[in-house]
Amino acid sequence: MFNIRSTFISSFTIFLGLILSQSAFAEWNALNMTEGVTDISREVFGLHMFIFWIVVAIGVLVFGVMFYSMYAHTKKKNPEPASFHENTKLEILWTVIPFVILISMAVPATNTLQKMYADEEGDINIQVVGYQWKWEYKYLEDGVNFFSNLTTDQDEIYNQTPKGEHYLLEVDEPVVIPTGKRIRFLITANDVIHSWWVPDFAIKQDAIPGFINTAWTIVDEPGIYRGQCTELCGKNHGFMPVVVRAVTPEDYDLWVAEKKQAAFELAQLTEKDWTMEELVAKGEGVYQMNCVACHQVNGAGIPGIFPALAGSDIVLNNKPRNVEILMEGVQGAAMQSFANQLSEVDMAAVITYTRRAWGNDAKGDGEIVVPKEIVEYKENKIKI
Ligand code: HEC
Ligand SMILES: [Cu+2]
Repeated sequence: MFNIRSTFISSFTIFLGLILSQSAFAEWNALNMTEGVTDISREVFGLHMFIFWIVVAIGVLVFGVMFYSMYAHTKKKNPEPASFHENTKLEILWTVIPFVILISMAVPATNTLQKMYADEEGDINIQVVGYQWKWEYKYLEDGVNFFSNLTTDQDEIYNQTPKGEHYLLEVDEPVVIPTGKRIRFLITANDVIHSWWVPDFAIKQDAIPGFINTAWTIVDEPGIYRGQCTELCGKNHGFMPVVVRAVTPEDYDLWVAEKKQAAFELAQLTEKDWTMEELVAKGEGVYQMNCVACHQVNGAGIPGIFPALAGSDIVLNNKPRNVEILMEGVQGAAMQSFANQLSEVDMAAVITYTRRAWGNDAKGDGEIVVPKEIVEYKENKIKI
């Protein structure tokens, strides 16, 4: 039979055992907020601990008085209870003391908040745009621009292989920032509300379509810092991590130069004569990174939500519409425009891949799309 007393005693013993065991102490720390790596994040952590200890003291005091009274003034020991009302001194005291405690917490908290929200021009200004379900970064001064996609293998996600060390916290292109410089993030979104969160920097800022929220940081130590989208934004909300790589200013300049060179080389690649095999091989990777979340690895989609690409009439027989859908997206549907997300080469490759994979090559016209056609599509659109 259920017995409150023995249940209470056994759970209390388990609890005691937990806090007293050595390993629990190490895990205790993992329960706490992280201290982070910036001045602001350390300040936030300090505040958190300061307020935590105030709360502990209040808890001990209040519960102490309560348990003491329950013990010392039982009906048996004290059959005639004391009766006191309207003790003015006591009432003033229990108004003033909480007031003083609140003020002593509010003043330092406001100070820190003011620093966090001090919105100044940064040495480097980066626009951060949330998409379902990835982040785009635009370096306003350096002209570098890219999307950052999850790279965790689908097999890890579906428990086919063991999970890696940075499971769901790894991307193809981290945001790179120089150490020791003030970085200002201008955060917004393209579709729904997301939130850009990097605990190590104590930054957690909503990304709202049509608004720009700002946040800033100065990171002292080179390193890789990881975060996540922290506003429920749809099916793959848990699959759009944030990865920041802080490097020395010299390495940052090198990185910017490399990015510019790579963009130049990519433009050159559109001129090359691509074979179908090359495009299919490249397209498979692009598909894994950008399309599987909705259309699935086997191209079967999710009935009623995301259409199948295997056997799709557009993919089989309607090349112009197939290109258009990828370039323009579908208004009001989750199918977004990939025109700015994929290079001309990747765009041609992924379309070619979907037209050849899953038996589509046998069922449809099997035509391929080469990068030049995407360039032409863009040029014609500009002329109109
Ligand atoms: C966020 C989910 C999502 C992602 C990611 C996505 N799609 Fe789609 N896609 C859709 C939806 C939803 C539709 C149906 C749109 C409509 O017609 O209402 C669609 C339609 C299509 C169609 C037309 C199919 C048909 O038979 O109507 C093609 C082709 C297509 N997507 C290709 C791709 C490719 C290639 C990628 C990757 C580069 C991709 N999609 C990424 C959601 C997505
Ligand atoms: Cu999101």
